[in-house]
Amino acid sequence: MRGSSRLRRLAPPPRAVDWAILVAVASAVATGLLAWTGWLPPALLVDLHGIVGLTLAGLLVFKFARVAKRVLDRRAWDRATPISILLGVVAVAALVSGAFWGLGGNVPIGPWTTLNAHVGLGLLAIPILLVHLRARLRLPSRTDASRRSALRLGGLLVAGTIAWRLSEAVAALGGTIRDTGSKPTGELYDTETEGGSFPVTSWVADDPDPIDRSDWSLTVAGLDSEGSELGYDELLAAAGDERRATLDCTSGWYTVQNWQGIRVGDLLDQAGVDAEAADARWVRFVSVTGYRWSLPIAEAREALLSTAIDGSPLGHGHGGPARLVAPGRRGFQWVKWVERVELRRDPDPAQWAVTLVSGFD
Ligand SMILES: Nc1nc2c(c(=O)[nH]1)N[C@H]1C(S)=C(S)[C@@H](COP(=O)(O)O)O[C@H]1N2
Ligand SMILES: [Mo]
Repeated sequence: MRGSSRLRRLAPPPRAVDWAILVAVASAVATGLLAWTGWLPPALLVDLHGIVGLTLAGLLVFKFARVAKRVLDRRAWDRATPISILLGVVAVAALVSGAFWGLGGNVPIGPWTTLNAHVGLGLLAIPILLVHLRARLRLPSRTDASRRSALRLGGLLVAGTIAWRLSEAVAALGGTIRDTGSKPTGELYDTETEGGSFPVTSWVADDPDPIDRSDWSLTVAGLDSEGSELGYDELLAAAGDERRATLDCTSGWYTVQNWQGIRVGDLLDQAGVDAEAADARWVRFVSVTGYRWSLPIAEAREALLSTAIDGSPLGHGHGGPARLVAPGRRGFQWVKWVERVELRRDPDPAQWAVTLVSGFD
């Protein structure tokens, strides 16, 4: 076939392709996770993720062209071949779902957006890749590191970058995608919204019963003191602040709302716990469900403990009686149904795990 011989002429040496794939996958996973969780500012990471992903697609074309004969001929299989095929399928599905989302597409499956599917497939590929490598890993040799293979791999990277720029232009036609990869909500979901016209989302299984405001109270605790307790009416009386802030969920939607409530710095001062705060570096927000997140104290003081959106009391789904509004943070950090705000000396690494398992008894 003419096409395939032309492809072969452009191909970097096999092992250079394989090692470039490994580097590309590692970079895609790292940039993807860091951007998606909001660990680092996403702007540059999302670009890198897209470029690496599209370059990886090019590398896979060479790889599949090379191994096609061996895969199609059942007699050439060995024990590791099924895993290799599975890896190929999952990798392609991860790339296609990522590209589809990046171009503005979405086909929700139950509560999961195509972005969720993309992340899930990408993570699923990791253990399969490790099994594949156990059977197939070959160390690179001198001959793989030629000038020619460097030029060809570099060419692929340039093509990946151009493709990414083009895809961004196409995506921009469809509407605004934030640096986080999120789209305005509306087209994405058709769910119960409980006012505020955006979806109610809980991370995995957190789903408490509606909270009776006359039963509820908020504890504001110091480092070594229990601080004070506020009832709902006391909190409302103290709440005179507002933030216009973007709630940006890792499912891939965002919404800009006017949130009313109390500035957390004022809450701490009023409770009298901030006096001893020389040692306090963090503020932790704890939900009635145990779900929690901590912010550095300077950032926490500027955040809002919100009781209302656009003047209407927060509905149960959106975290009423009170939820954290943390501008610039990802949605999963905006703790809903807050019942405790406490000063801490140390960060709280276990919070990452808690957000995943909270609500499973
Ligand atoms: N207690 C608690 N708070 C939570 C969650 C949760 O599952 N439990 N989900 C988080 C996630 S992932 C998002 S995106 C926002 C969603 O807020 P909303 O339901 O008001 O849209 O709340 C966050 N706060
Ligand atoms: Mo979320």
